[in-house]
Amino acid sequence: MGDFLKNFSLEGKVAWITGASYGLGLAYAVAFAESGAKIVFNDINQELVDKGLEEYKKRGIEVYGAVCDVTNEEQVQKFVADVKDKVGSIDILVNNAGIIKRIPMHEMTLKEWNQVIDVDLTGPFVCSKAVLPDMMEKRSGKIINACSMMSEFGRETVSAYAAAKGGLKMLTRNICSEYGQYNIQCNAIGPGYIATPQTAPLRKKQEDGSMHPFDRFIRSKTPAQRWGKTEDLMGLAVFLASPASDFINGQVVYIDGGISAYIGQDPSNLDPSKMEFVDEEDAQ
Ligand code: NAP
Ligand code: GCO
Repeated sequence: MGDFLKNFSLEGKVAWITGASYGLGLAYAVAFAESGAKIVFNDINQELVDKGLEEYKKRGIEVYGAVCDVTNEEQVQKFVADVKDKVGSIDILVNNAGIIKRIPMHEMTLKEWNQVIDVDLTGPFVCSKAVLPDMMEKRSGKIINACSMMSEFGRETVSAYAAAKGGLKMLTRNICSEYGQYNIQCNAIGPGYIATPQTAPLRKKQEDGSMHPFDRFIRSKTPAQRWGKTEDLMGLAVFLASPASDFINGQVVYIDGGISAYIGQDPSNLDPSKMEFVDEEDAQ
């Protein structure tokens, strides 16, 4: 294969994926490792960090992992300093850590609202602010944010999450605007509905064994008529982390099986016997 593919290599880069013990973060980290990067990750508690270390060990991937709450600036600054000392300064940051609370807005407490905003929007601010000085000095860096369908669309019960993910789209554009001059690119991945623990409640079979109404609904809105798999997002993540995307900045790239382009069809038209169902074990 020609030299062109070297543009997609992450050889020699230090990549920090936040909240990467499982789910999409683990998938991004595996893809980055297989593309040559050194992986560092954090999670919210030691149990999750240990779970992540086990997952990476199973895959033969050497990683640095530590507890760090992305909403705690002191912990984040210490994490970045420890990584610089033990692994090297961070070249690629994926602001992946996130939570969702599915509660009707009129029933949501201010505390619950703030918890979601804190992790999903303030966390990316805190972590990006921590890695920018070294990226500015090196005049090189990649910041990739975890946007969402909810960066563009609303739906019942996810007001705080949608507000955070909409804000994260604009934070992506603002980091691009302010730091593009340092050869730092900030883009976002906008996944559709992907099979991970976070979305498992939306696929849970009904007591009579029938599909969850939301499962049928989202398939009627997805031309692919299936849920995304974490593997579906790995190629885009490597692309946005690599030199191949150096002239892309401030963009949200939607990877959603076509949801954002399709008005949808009557869910009753769908034939479950022709559908691909998720093995929830695989979606961990
Ligand atoms: P997930 O399963 O909920 O994993 C998120 C990870 O972040 C978990 O390990 C979580 O730990 C960790 N985390 C939560 N709060 C944290 C904090 N304060 N500090 C550090 N780590 C923290 O999510 P996912 O489905 O893999 O999605 C990953 C990202 O993509 C999220 O930002 C999500 O909003 C976004 N996204 C997901 C989908 C989807 O369909 N799955 C689609 C679009 C966007 P805990 O286990 O303790 O929560
Ligand atoms: C929900 C889902 C979504 C997905 C994702 C879609 O309750 O609607 O959790 O928000 O997590 O963000 O892109």
